Amino acid sequence: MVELHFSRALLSDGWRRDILITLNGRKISAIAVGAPPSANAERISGIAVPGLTNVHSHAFQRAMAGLAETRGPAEDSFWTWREVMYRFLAEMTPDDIEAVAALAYAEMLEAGFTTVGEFHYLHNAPDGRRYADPAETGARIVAAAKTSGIGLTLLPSFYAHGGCGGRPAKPGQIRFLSDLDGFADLLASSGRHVASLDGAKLGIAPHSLRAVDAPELRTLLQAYPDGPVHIHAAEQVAEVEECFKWSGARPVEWLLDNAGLDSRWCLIHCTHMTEDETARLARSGATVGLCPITESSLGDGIFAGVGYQNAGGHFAVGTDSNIRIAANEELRTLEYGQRLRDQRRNCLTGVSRTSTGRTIFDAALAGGTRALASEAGAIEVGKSADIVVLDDTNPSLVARDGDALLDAWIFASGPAVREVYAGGRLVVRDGRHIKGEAIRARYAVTMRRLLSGG
Ligand code: NGQ
Ligand code: ZN
Repeated sequence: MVELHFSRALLSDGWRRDILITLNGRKISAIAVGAPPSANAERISGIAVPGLTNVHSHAFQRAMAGLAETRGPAEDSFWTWREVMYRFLAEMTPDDIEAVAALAYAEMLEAGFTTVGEFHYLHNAPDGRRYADPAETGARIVAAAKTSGIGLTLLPSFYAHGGCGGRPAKPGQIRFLSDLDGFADLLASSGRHVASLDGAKLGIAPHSLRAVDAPELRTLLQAYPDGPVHIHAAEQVAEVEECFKWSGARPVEWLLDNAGLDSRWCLIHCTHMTEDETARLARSGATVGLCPITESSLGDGIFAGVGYQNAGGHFAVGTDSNIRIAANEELRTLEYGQRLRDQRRNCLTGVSRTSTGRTIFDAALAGGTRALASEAGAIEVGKSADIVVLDDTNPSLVARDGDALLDAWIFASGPAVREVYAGGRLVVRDGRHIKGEAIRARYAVTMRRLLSGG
């Protein structure tokens, strides 16, 4: 049995001092508050907080971070970025995907995320054919999660079309495609790989209303009645217009009317909603997966955070394109978008009148835990031991206490994560992933080959 002693920790009932935590394998089996360190306890100074959930990642996109920041011949947009992304992924082998995902996951752990929802759609070989194992690339995602130690919810994506109402897919999308039978095989094999990783979960991810038609979505929901369902929705105005032309409804409206949204659903982005959609979505019990850094990077727009929060909506955060991986910066960008739009301060503090940092940290943690069906989400007996230790000697955090620590980490600090336990194992020490050197070396080899074009 492993024992950890923290000088300060955020437990589910609030901030406490001198906490002795007993681990039994992956899980927390006992917590004593106000306890001295036992003889064999590992003594950890610093601030223990629950690891955050990263509800939406496309790990492979970490490899193109910063490569789409020069303007092309035409006006740049989300859609020109997507063309760059399609050209980039066309070359990646399963080995490359594993190397890049391992780096992204090690960086997530270093940045305070202990669970990731991998929205995985890069399934096929470069020529569009299936690999011998239809979940070959999903297996590589599982392997990368194993290497890094991060908690995983794998969300294999169903992708069949190139536009709303079943329009044909584009050549750049051949690596994503399957029909319903092919997807059933893919998901069955994905499930076998996920079962080999302790605590990992499986969900489904119909990619978007552009990639899945209405009968397909109905069939998927009937075939997979349990577990997380994630879908991209209403990220770009052009997407809203396309959906309206096809169905007479906007994407979120269409999902509310036709998909039976409830707590198993996580809608990614929802940037463009009417007030009515915002209120109805909040009432549905679904979670919105917000990706504020990627949404800034891609010029998506600003989520109706204040209205959604006032209506009692659940949300989580995700790193999506992985152009930048940092839990505190996602939360900061979320709040700052609201401030910039409304010309006010402390927007997402809601009615709680406590700190903004604490409010959005708690909300994103609860929302992400639900949306990924994760066994972590709190420092609590019976939960997976996913604990992030913030460095209280960091100048931004020094001499602070309680919620002011979260405000400082989220709004005022750069990287301040010192140690991370994921599934009961120490994976980050002194700010660096314990396998970081090997993971970075392998990533560098992959990048040199990908960027030299051969
Ligand atoms: C994706 N990413 O699936 O990687 C999408 C772009 C699409 C973001 N939306 C592709 N951030 O939505 O068609
Ligand atoms: Zn996405």
